Amino acid sequence: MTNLLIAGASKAGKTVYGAQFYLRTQAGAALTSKGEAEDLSIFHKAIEAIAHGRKPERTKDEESRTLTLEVSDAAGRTTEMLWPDYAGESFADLLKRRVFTEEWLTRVKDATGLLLLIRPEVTAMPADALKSRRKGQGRKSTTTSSSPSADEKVQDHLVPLLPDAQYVEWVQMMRHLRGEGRLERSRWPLVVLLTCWDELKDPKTPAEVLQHKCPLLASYLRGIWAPEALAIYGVSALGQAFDDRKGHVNTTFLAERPERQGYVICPTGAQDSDLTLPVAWLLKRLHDHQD
Ligand SMILES: Nc1nc2c(ncn2[C@@H]2O[C@H](COP(=O)(O)OP(=O)(O)OP(=O)(O)O)[C@@H](O)[C@H]2O)c(=O)[nH]1
Ligand SMILES: [Mg+2]
Repeated sequence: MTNLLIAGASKAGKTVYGAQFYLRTQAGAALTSKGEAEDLSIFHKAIEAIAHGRKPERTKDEESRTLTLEVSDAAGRTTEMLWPDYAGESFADLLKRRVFTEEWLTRVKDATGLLLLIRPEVTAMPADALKSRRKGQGRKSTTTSSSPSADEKVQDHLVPLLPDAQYVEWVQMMRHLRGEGRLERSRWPLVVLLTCWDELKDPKTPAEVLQHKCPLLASYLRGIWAPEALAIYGVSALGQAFDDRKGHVNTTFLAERPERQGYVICPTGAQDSDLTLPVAWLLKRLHDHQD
C-alpha cells in the first residue's frame, strides 16, 4: 500500500492537481487506474467545476477526505494509493500552533512518500518586504489615527517568517514526527511540485525555479536529502489561469478541451502532457527501494 502525504498551503493547487491527476489515470498515462474510485467525493466538485470551465472551490475543513485509488505503472506493477485532500489552512496551523492532532501524526508516520506542492508565484516574498516594513510602509492600519495602535506596535516587532523558511520548518517538523535524526540524511521519497507553472515569467528548470524562489528550502534539501530520494517537478494542472470571478465560465479552456489541458515540467526542464509523471516517479522510487 502506498500512502502519500500530499502537502501544500492554501491555494497551492492541491485539489485541482488531484482532480486532474485522477482524470488522467482514467485516460491512459504513465499511471493508469482500472475502474472508478469508490469514493470520489473529495474531487467531485473540482472535477465538475473544471469540466464546466469554472473556478473550483476551496476545500473546507469538514471536506477533508482520503481517496483510495488503485494504479498500475508501465511495468504492470499495481499499487493501492491513498491520496488525502484537506483544507490548506491545516498546513499553516501546524506551523502556528505546533500541535499535532492524532490524525496528522498517523498521516505523517504512515506516509511512504511526500508530495509537497508549492506555488512559486505566491510563495516568494518581495525582496524589499522587510525593508519597507522597517520604514513603516505596508502596515495594515486598523485605526484612522496616524499613530500606530498597540497591536500595530507589536506587529512591527514581529519579523515575518519568510514563506520559504516556513517550508524548511515544516519539512523539519515532518522529519521529527517520523523520528528522523536532525542531521540524518533523509531517504523519505520526496517530490517538490512547483504548481501553476504557467504563472511564471521566464521559467527555467524546476530546480532553478526552486533555487530562485525558495533559496532556503533548496539549500536545506540539498544538504539533508539523499539526492536519489528527491525530485523537483513543475506542473500547470490547468495549463492556464482561470478567471476567478464566481460562476465565470472560462470559454478558452473549454474550447481547448479540459482533458487535454495541463502539463508537467520534468526535472530536465522538458515539458510533458502526462500529469501523472511526478507521482509515477515517487511510486517507482518506492518500488525500486523495496526490490
Ligand atoms: N494559473 C493557474 N491557476 C491554477 C492552476 N491550478 C489551480 N489554479 C488556481 O489556483 C486556485 C487554487 O487551487 P486549489 O486546487 O483549489 O488549491 P488548494 O491547494 O486545494 O487550496 P485549499 O483547498 O484552499 O487548500 C484555483 O482557484 C485555481 O484557479 C494552474 O495550473 N494554473
Ligand atoms: Mg483544496
